[in-house]
Amino acid sequence: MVGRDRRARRRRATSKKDIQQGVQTPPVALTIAGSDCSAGAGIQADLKTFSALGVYGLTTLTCVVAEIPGKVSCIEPVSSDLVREQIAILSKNFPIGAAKMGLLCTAEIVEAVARALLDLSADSAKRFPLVVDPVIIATSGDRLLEPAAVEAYENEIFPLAALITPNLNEAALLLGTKIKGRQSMKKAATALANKYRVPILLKGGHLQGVNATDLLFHRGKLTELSAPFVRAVATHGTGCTYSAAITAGLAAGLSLENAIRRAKKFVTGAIAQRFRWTSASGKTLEALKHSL
Ligand code: PXL
Repeated sequence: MVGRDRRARRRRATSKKDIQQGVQTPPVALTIAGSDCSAGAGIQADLKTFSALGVYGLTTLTCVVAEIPGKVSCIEPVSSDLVREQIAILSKNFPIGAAKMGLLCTAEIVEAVARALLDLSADSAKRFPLVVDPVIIATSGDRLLEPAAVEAYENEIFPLAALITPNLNEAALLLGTKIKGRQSMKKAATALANKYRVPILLKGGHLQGVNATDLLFHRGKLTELSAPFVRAVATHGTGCTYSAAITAGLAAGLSLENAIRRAKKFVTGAIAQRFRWTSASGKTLEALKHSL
């Protein structure tokens, strides 16, 4: 595993010729996502994560969201032609090592992204692993994705993915079931992997306990990934940060499992060192959540 990681990292990040010429270039990752003006989630979180992990980040903007932690006030999509053109021009001109997808906003954009990625996959030199974070509902409970887009995701995006990273709410919506405890989480991760035939990382952060435990279903095997649960903290943007960190690892040539393990540590550290946001009335996000 480790040997293969190293070889792939060398191949993607820096060629022999680069080293001889004294030119070292970082790996490149692309995020296809929405803008969160409060910068805890979305494309802003992705770029910060890529930079923190030594990866050059490219962006394809899908929509602009006016929001603060805990409240979305307005959301507007970018035209699907412009979304498609961003992906096309970037992929022609940058050596993309991996990409992630966050909020796609409308069914039309989901379809445009799928078409752009399918065009690329016809050229083997332009194929890269794709991490799909199926952003449907914000942690605040606000709906971010048009209902009609869910089917387009299932039919057109999931088949292209190297990994899908639903949280418990998204997994429940995709399966049409409730997920309450550890056992039902295991069942859900297996059911999603069987349904979509793609590795699944089911994030259990919303099931509060001593540990925040996620389940990875990959190559017919379920693996538990645990980190200490950071208590009494309401978060915004952890899902985006997690999938961006996995993507950064893949762009740098790590195996899927190693990229996920490193990303889990990165997110736990990011939560511990979070910016302590307070509302205009001086309330923390935790206090606002309790008053809902
Ligand atoms: O955390 C999900 C998310 C993703 N992308 C954008 C968002 C949010 C949540 O608010 O605004 C752009």
